[in-house]
Amino acid sequence: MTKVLITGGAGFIGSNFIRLLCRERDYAVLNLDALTYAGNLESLKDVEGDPKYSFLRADIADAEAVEEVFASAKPDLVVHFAAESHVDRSVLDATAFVRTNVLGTQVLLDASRRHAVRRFVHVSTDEVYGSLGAEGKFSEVSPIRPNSPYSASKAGSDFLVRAAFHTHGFETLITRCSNNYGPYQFPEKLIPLMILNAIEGKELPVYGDGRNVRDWIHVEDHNRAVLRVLEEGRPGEVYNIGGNSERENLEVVNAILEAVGASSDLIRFVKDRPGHDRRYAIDATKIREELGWEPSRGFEEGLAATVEWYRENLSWCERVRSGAYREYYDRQYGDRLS
Ligand code: NAD
Ligand code: TDX
Repeated sequence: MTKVLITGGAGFIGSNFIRLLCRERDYAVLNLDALTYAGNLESLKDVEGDPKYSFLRADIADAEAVEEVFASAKPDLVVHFAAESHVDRSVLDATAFVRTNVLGTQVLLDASRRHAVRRFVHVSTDEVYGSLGAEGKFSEVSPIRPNSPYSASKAGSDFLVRAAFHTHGFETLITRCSNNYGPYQFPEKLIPLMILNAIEGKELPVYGDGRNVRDWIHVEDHNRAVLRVLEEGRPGEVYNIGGNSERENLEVVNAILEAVGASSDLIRFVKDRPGHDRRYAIDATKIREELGWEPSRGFEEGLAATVEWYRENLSWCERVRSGAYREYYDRQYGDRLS
């Protein structure tokens, strides 16, 4: 049986990817995760009993620990999701971003080459391209111009993955996706944060004028694209992935308030995120034409389902919002909200 090692499988996108693999493929699935504040095995309760699935706790920046995992597990394929992923945290302190995203990626590349991994998919982000004005979209040949410590660290990892292909002939592929939403997203990101605050009658902190634009994609559409790239992508290539659903943040927040049935009086315009990128939009022509992938979920329908999921899983939210998260929330919003 082909063995696939998923890094960051206890996080938002990785846990949904593992669920997809267990449901639709016959791979042995190994989840390598350090279980940081963002990683939670409760997100994988439904696959825990699956004999194809196993979990191994390790920090990707710890070369010895990673070596041990690769030596014993001998994976055939690697899909690399593990990262520090929240822009606001990278503004407060970039150290963990450089360690995990840059160093951790190189450690994985080295171990993968040493242990003859056949294929390595690196899950990156549209944020490496920087910010757009009112017009245009990012294509795979757009210049790399990251603006936040988070996106700079992801761009660094993209370059290391590219170098492993060109220097060592190691079979790597890179995906760059737009903003994901859906079940099991940690409630520090815009959509789950706003859903929970609206449900709890708390203020909704909108940065700046609320007119920044993101291109939203349901996590399952993203993961189907990653799977397509893993199984059919061309080595050395980059594939953009997008949802064709550009929305201003305020539109998203208002749609959430409506779905929850809460008042727009809860909206608070707060101090802007430093260096806040204005607009992201993805041109996904390449993956559509080469690999036949397209997103299948419309944003309004996907958002309504996501609101429902959070309503029904408030106990999951309670448990992942640990003491450490509450400290971050106070640090991030303490002087911005009343
Ligand atoms: P997440 O923060 O929800 O999950 C990250 C996971 O990585 C967690 O389980 C965490 O425990 C694990 N991790 C962190 N540091 C680690 C380390 N040193 N060693 C091992 N595991 C570690 O992130 P996400 O939103 O699921 O994003 C997954 C990937 O997709 C990231 O690489 C991110 O850059 C990329 N991405 C995310 C989005 C988005 O909208 N969320 C969009 C495009 C790309
Ligand atoms: O409280 C908030 N108020 C607010 O107005 C938060 C948390 C966010 N925002 C705004 C900032 C952005 O314009 O909402 C937008 C989305 O913010 P995030 O959810 O933090 O996402 P973003 O910064 O766009 O980055 C996300 O998409 C690309 C992911 O976090 C990254 O991991 C991914 O690479």
